[in-house]
Amino acid sequence: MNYRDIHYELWAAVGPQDALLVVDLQNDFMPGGALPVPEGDTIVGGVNAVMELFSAARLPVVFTQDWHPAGHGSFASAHEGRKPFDPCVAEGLGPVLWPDHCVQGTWGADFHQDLKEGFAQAIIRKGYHGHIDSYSGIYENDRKTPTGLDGYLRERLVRRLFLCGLALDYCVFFTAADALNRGYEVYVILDLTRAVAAPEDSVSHALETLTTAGAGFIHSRVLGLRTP
Ligand code: VGL
Ligand code: ZN
Repeated sequence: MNYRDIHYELWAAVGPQDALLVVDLQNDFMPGGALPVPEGDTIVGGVNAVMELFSAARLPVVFTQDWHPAGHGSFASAHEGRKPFDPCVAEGLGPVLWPDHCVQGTWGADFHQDLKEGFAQAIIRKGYHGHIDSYSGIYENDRKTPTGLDGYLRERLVRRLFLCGLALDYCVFFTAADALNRGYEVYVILDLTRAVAAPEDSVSHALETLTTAGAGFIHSRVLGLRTP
């Protein structure tokens, strides 16, 4: 499956019980960062605009932030003789090892300077346990340790989630899949995501799995406000 096979929703009007989730818009995922996602920086302006829409409707806007300790198990550098993007199938890691990225307290872990952080009502950090990764903002890669995001959204009475950010084939994908499993209605704002695209089939796998699982896809320009 490819981007051109995606069926897009014609429009969506946001209102009560909707929330916006902005995934990992951090320097290390931008061109020039440690784990650059091609064109990752080009979505920041669009994300700001959508955050403005949700904020105007007084709806929750939540960020996730990849937040690894130095020497994290997902880093190739933590494994003797391994290089970034080498396959790795260890429990809670993989499918590949990464360059060192988003180390707690470093510039690379900071949000992109143009991202309007003030819109974030909550920031959920993930990936802070040394030997387990967390692509999803909801469950870590052991598939059972919760980050707390589900509880936060539930308490704020959210039923429908709109996702944007980086990377489409990792953190956006796993977060969307977990959200569907937890019973949310999920829309990926596809023009406001970009992919790592490694390994080669990661994007098609993500798009296919999300489509089958019932996610919707939408373009940011057709998002509007529900009027009473
Ligand atoms: C991510 C790889 C490693 C992401 C985070 O935000 O998609 N990808 N850590
Ligand atoms: Zn990471």
